This record gives sequence, C-alpha cells and structure tokens, in this order.
Amino acid sequence: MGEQERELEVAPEWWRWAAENLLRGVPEGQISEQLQAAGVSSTQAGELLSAIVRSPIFVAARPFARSARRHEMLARLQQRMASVACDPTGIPRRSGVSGEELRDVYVAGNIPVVLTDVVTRWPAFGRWTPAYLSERFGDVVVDVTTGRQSDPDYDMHAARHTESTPLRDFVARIAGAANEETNDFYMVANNRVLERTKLGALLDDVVLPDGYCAAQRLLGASALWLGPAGTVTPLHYDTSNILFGQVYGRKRYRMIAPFETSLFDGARAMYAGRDPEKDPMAPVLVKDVVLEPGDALFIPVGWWHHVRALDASISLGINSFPFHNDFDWYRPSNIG
Ligand SMILES: O=C(O)CCC(=O)C(=O)O
Repeated sequence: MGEQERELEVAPEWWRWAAENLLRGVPEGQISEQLQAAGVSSTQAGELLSAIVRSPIFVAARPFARSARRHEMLARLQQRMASVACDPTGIPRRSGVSGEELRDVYVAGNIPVVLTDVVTRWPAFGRWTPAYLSERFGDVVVDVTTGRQSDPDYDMHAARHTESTPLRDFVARIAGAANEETNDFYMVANNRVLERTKLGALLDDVVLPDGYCAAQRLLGASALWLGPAGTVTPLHYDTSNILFGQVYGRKRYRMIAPFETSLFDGARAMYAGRDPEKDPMAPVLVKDVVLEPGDALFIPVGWWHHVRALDASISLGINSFPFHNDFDWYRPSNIG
C-alpha cells in the first residue's frame, strides 16, 4: 500500500476503481457519490480523487485515455452508421467496376464488394476444375495441410500440418470426399504452390481489368486455395487488401468491419478468439455472403473474415494492386 493510501485508509481496489473511472471520463462528482455510497466519507473521497488526479502516473495516462475514448467514439459512430444500410448484413454485387472506381471507392473507402464480371472473363473460369488440375499437373508435388481436425488452432499452426503429395493424390482425396464435408485437408495460401511449382503456369489463365493489378504481376502475389466441401478458415484478418476470385464451387464468407474493435479482445496474431458459426456475434454486425463460381470478392485490409467451402472449391487470392498494399503494422501484437 502506498503512503497516500495508508494515510487515506481507503482500500487499494477503490483507488484503482476511481482512477479507472476518471480515465474513462466519468465526472468526479459521480465517482465521489459512488464512493460515499460504499461507505467512504465525503472528505476521504475528495482527498482520494485529488490525490489521484495530481499523481504523475495519472497525468501521464490521461492523454492516452482521452485518445482511446475518441477512437471508441468514432468506432461507435461507424457501427451505428453501418447498421443504417438497407441490407446491413449484405455485400453489394457489382459489375463494370473500373480500376479507378475499385481504387477510389472500395480500396480507399475500405468497403467490401462482390464483382460479378471479373472471374467470369478469366480463361480459368470453366477450365479449372479439380480434374483439370489433376490431368495437367498430377505429377507435381505440392504442399497441402492435413490432420487439421485434430488441432483447434490448425490454421495458425499450418506449418505443422503441412505435407507434400502429388497433386493427383490430393485431388483423388477431394473426389473421395464428394459426399461429405471435411475440414481435415486443404491446400491453403501459405503453401505457396504457385511460386514453388509448375502450377505457376495457371496464372496465364488469369487476366485482370486495367488498373486492378500491379502491371499484371501475379506470381508472388497470388495464392491458390484447393479443397473439399467443408474446409473452414477461421475468423482472421489480413494485412493487405485481397481480390479473392472464386473459380470453382461456392464459399460462404462472413465479414466483420475493422471498426468492430471488440474483436481485438482475445485475438492471437491475426486470429479472432471468436467463431461466427458458434458464438452469438451481436451486437457485432456480420456480413454474410455466398460466393458463386465466377464471383470475385474484394476483401479490404483489416476486415475480419471467416470462410467455409460449401462445395469442393478452387479459389485464387490476389494481393497485387497498383498501389502500396502491405500494412504489416496493423497487427494486434503491435498494440502491446
Ligand atoms: O478461402 C479460404 O478458405 C480463406 C481465404 C482467406 O481467408 C483469404 O484469402 O484471406
């Protein structure tokens, strides 16, 4: 117990409680009333509050608390305004979005959108199927994640679950699971099969509208996702914007805006500690969208997303844009 606390004979938890409420911006009079209701005399309450506000630690903490309160207020305003939309849980579907509009409206505005006429123009659309990949690249040895169901943190521990297999065998495994849903095996982005193997040639089948991509630089900035129905990528966000092309099968996306800052509570790395398929997320607003084959979803940086494959699926995630697209500082671990 500090000297002042001993002199004032007020329990340390009241000091902490009063300091916390002062930092939250609760008026001193209100705090004093509550202290008195708890049996602290009016003189003691007054002395306690003035000792706290004079303390150098409190003086140092106050501007940080004010700044945090301003940001909380702004986040609350954004939540309130988002809920005013006619369809607050939907994501607009658009066609004919130019590179300029993508950048000015959706990237700069940090707004998700489903583009319905981007993937449909790729030579990949209608061509890429699990059978096609197996026929063309069956001998290629690829890295895939397996044994995912035995580990609650399978995605965070992707490296531990990685094994090499000829693509033909992996596709046969997907075909063998045609009548079930499984999350046990999945070729995920960080297996980097496009850079590491001949599968990079698949990018010849991807042609983006002008202004969408940095000089068509796709290799090294694209990720192939291939798996059966039932794969689940847990709720997380990325530190770059992503254009997610759904080439084959359907995927269900649940998306949550970055201003839902409560998701940082309990987050590990970029994974939220919550599961929108199990937890009641309200009042957090969840956008829920099914990507059909041929849809592309623009996932703005910082948006939380949870992804379930509704069918056997092939997707291509692209994070090459004609502007800076690496926001590695935007990580929960950097808050401290
Ligand atoms: O398709 C998936 O399973 C996950 C995609 C994803 O989370 C991403 O591209 O960031």
